[in-house]
Amino acid sequence: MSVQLAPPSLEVTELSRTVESIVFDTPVFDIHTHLYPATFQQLSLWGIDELVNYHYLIAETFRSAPITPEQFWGVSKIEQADIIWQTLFVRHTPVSEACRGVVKVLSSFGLDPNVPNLREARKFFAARSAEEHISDVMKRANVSDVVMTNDVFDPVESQLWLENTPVHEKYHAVLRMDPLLNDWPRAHSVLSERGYKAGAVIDQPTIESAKKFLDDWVNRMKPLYMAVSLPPSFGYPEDSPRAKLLTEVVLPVCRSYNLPFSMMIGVRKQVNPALKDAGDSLGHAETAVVERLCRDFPQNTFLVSMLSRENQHELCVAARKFNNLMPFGCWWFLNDASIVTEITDERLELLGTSFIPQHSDARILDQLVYKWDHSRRWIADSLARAYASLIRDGWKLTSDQIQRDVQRMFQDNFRQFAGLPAFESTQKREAR
Ligand code: RAT
Ligand code: ZN
Repeated sequence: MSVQLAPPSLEVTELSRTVESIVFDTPVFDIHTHLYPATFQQLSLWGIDELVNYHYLIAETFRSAPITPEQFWGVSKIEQADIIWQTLFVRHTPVSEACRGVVKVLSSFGLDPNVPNLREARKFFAARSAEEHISDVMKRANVSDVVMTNDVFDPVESQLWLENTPVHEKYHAVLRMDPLLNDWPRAHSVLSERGYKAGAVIDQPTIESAKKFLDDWVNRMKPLYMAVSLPPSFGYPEDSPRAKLLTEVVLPVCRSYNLPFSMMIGVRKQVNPALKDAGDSLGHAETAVVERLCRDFPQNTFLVSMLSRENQHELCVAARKFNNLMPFGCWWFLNDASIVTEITDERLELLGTSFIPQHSDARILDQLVYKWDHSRRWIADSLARAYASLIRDGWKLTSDQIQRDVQRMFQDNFRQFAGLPAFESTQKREAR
């Protein structure tokens, strides 16, 4: 039933409550995570020790603990989790976004976060099975589908695909290929080792081999899109192995399977290698590169997330010019209340509802619970602000319109880009 919302003088709290409940009740298609189904065994991470060992928290620990990275990496994962817990949650107040996330997960499962150690939490997670935990977490987070990051260059992961490991029906593959575009010396030797003869010089036979490599992996994984993360120096057009491989291998393969290409731009890898996964940073990238690609390859579609706050406004403007460009998510260092709010306001103002507001980037299953709770709150606030202004200008807003907008942003913008049926029709199918 569609409810006409009250006139402006009364609307503010009612409006906020209505928006929040629709945003929380609408299942989200989580378009970029690092999660794996239980069948992927050691790659499928969940539970308290994984949660506390999140690389975002590891980086924060070194700011406050009297420990060197060498000492930290030298102890077991359980001891590492204890160090992080003592440092960030016992000796200091866990106000950072990543810390608050752990607090939210614990309290969501009825566990007290105000504790001196992880004993109770470990007992709680040890009593759960992976399959049962996956459906519980997806329900709590109201996530309908999870999109993975499947690195075709990772030997452990590719072996699992070669063995036809079954994949949970709600987990979708993404063909991720960072070395192909960022480290050709490594990529061409891996390709050759795997029987796809490729040389250091990117000549026609090498291009054909690289295309065949991607073709075979697309057929094996059935990905929803192909993806790469790129440094701030990413350029196009330019005379480089990356530009050649992008335009003569990757984009043609995307076109032949109608797959979007996701570019996550702005990461400066390993500025502090001693921190391992926690050692990456960011930089301002050139948004005009994205515009030139969208212009020169109109038959390709691009999902784009940029890491620097300074790129966000430019990316919105680029998307106004090219409808084959879909901005998505508030990635990594942007995933904080102050910045998500700013970006979401800006996107609503410049793009209406034609963008994908967020992805979780979850590495540990349980993170879905807090990442989507926090993101939904921020998105609901931005939306309520936008609607309040609209009502002030004379629009008669209904709850059906809010529902339609949220469904578009949480499901259909991605579904349409990825060539999937609209959300409504999948719901009808499931109800039958
Ligand atoms: O956010 C993260 O966890 C990063 O370490 C990266 O994995 C990033 O999201 C990526 O997909 O490259
Ligand atoms: Zn990621």
